[in-house]
Order: sequence, then structure tokens, then C-alpha cells
Amino acid sequence: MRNYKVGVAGATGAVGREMIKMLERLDFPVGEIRLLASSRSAGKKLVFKGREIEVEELSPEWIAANDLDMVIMSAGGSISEKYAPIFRDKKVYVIDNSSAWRMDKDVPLVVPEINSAALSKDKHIIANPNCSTIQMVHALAPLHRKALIKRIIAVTFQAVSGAGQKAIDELEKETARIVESGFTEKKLPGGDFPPFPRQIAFNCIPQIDVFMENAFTKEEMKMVNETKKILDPRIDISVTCVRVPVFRGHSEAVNVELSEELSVSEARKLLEKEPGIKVIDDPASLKYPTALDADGELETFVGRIRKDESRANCLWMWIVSDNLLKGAALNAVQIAQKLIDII
Ligand code: NAP
Ligand code: 12T
Repeated sequence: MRNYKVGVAGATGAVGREMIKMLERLDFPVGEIRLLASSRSAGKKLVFKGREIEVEELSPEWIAANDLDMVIMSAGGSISEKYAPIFRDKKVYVIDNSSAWRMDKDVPLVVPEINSAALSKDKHIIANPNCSTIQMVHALAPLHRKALIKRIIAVTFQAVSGAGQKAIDELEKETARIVESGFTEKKLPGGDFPPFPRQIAFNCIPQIDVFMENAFTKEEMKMVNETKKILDPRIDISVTCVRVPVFRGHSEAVNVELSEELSVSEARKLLEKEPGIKVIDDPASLKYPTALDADGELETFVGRIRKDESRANCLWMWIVSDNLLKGAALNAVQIAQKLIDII
């Protein structure tokens, strides 16, 4: 098997650092790795397979002067908008983590367990779905194959790491202030908590990303539109996304209406057979997955599978995964693994 020249753009970020670790952990055939970020981080050193690699500044000139087989981008949407076409024009495959390209009809939006057939040699930009979408469709796909899904109602409980390193730092800072006050100050003064719209420590915020004209947030609409593109455009779906003071691991309460009866035990069997899914579901012994159980793990975890007694053919389930792994870096490297089979 040949080795590939791989670029990681946004290498110093919350997602980028996991990307480097995931290329190591899945033993992706890397011949040469190049780490890219902004001028702020150029010259810093990161470690890949025990070797120190210097971070370089991403620029049109850098792209013109260097040859890569593929680049995994997680440097933000505006960077992807600008640079993905420049890489594409050089026939470099781009696996993009931002939301910039996901809904483009010429861009495959891929969860490898579901639709790696959407990849093709001539499509050089490939989109990695939103973290909350990935884990939800991963767990719903086996049910949809058996008894077409008609409708999904979901609420997410999303970790701060989804919003980047600054968000992780902010939760630490707020929490430390409250602890240091001896819990006399549970509601922090100041009213400014960037990058969050409210205090996140000891709170829940029903806003992720910006509001759209229909009063849903952009994060909610990403889940709606991406689920239709990946699973089936006929599915009706509505979502509320909530930020919670968890560092790592998104949790989701999902209600799914199927087109025919599917028993809880059948659903459990289908999920147990699905690659990458782990069912942890035993109310009698209080077994269900939590965000802390998923931290650092590769699987999408499912528990609390139960019949919705208020309506025919409906099931409730609880879906948890590490948002930086299956929700970002793992899924991207799995896409890269499928890609090298066809290029
Ligand atoms: P982050 O921790 O803030 O990291 C941002 C990274 O982008 C850093 O490496 C930063 O480099 C780099 N960057 C910023 N401006 C740049 C520029 N002008 N040129 C080159 N590099 C630049 O953010 P993150 O959480 O890792 O998220 C990064 C991206 O991934 C976002 O687009 C986000 O939407 C996406 N994301 C996707 C998923 C997913 O679903 N699949 C999940 C979470 C996030 P410096 O060190 O130089 O600042
Ligand atoms: N705003 O990949 O804030 O579109 O948690 C993922 C996570 C965007 C994305 C977040 C976001 C994305 C977040």
C-alpha cells in the first residue's frame, strides 16, 4: 500500500490536535505530514508519531509551493471557503470539517458506515458532517434500513469543546471563579462570557451558533438539513440544541417514528450489529451511557431504548459520543480511509 502526503489545517485547534492523534491511532498510511495554522502559531511544534513537526502558515503561496495528496481542514468556515477551492484546483482532496460545503450538491457529506458510496474520484471536496448529526444518524441508520424513519424529534446536550479551545478555556475559567468564591458567587457578574452568549458554568444555554429567520439556530438547522442529505430527504425532523457545562461528549435524547412496528429488542439487536455502535442499556442495573463514558472513546453509544407509549411505532433513545472523535476527527480519518480505496 502506498503512503500519502497529508496536510492538517487548523492543526493547533481543539479538532486539529485530535486529528493528528487519530491519524496515529488508526495507523493511517501517512508518508509525510504537514501541519498548518495561522501566522499566530507558525513555528510552534506539535508531535506526530514521536517526531516534532513545525507548524506552518497556511496561505495561497504555501499551497502553490507544496504538494499534498489530501488535506484535512478544521480552521473555521471562512478559511474553508477560501482555501478548499485552491486545494481542489491542484487536485488535492479536501476533507472539510466546517459547515461551509456540507449542503453543496456537488460535495459528498459522508458518515462512512452509512454512505461512503457518495465518495468519488472526481469530487475533491468532501464534507464531514456536524458532530451532533454524525452520532445521531450513525445510531438511526440501522433502524431506517429496517423500517423507514418517518419523523425525528431530538434535543441535544452539547459539550463546550464543540465550540473550540476558547470555549473549553471559558468553562474552566468560570468554574474556577465560582469554586474559588466558595460557591458564594454562583451567578457571575459582568455579563460577558465569550464565546458563549451566557454564563456556561452551572447553566444550560438553548443557543448554539446564530439564530436564523425561522427562530431555529443554525446548529439546529444543520442537524435537520444534514440528516436529510445523509439518511433520506423524506424524513421529517425537528431539533433543539442546548449547550451544557460538559467538556467533552455530546448527548442526545431522540424520539423516532418508524413506518412500522419495531420492538425494543429488535432495535437493540440491529444496533448491536452496527459497526461502531455500542449499546449500553440495562435499566435494571442502572446501565446507560453518559458523556464521561464516551470521552476518548471511538464508539457511538446508545442506551435508554424504550417504546414511546404515547404514539404508535415510536421509540425513544439516548445517543452519546465523543464530539471531537466520531463527531469530528475519527469520522474524518475514516472518510480518508475510504477515499484511498477509490483514488
Ligand atoms: P479552535 O480550537 O478555535 O481551532 C481553530 C484552528 O484554526 C486553530 O488551529 C487555528 O490556528 C486555525 N486557524 C484560525 N484562523 C486561521 C487562519 N486564518 N489560517 C489558518 N488557520 C487558522 O476550533 P475547533 O473547535 O478546532 O474548530 C475548527 C473548525 O472545525 C470549525 O470550522 C468548526 O466549525 C469545525 N468543527 C467541526 C466539527 C465537526 O463537526 N465535524 C466539530 C467541531 C468543530 P491558530 O493556532 O494559528 O490560531
Ligand atoms: N458552532 O461543525 O459550537 O458546524 O459546538 C460544530 C460545533 C459548529 C460545525 C459548536 C458549531 C459546528 C459547533
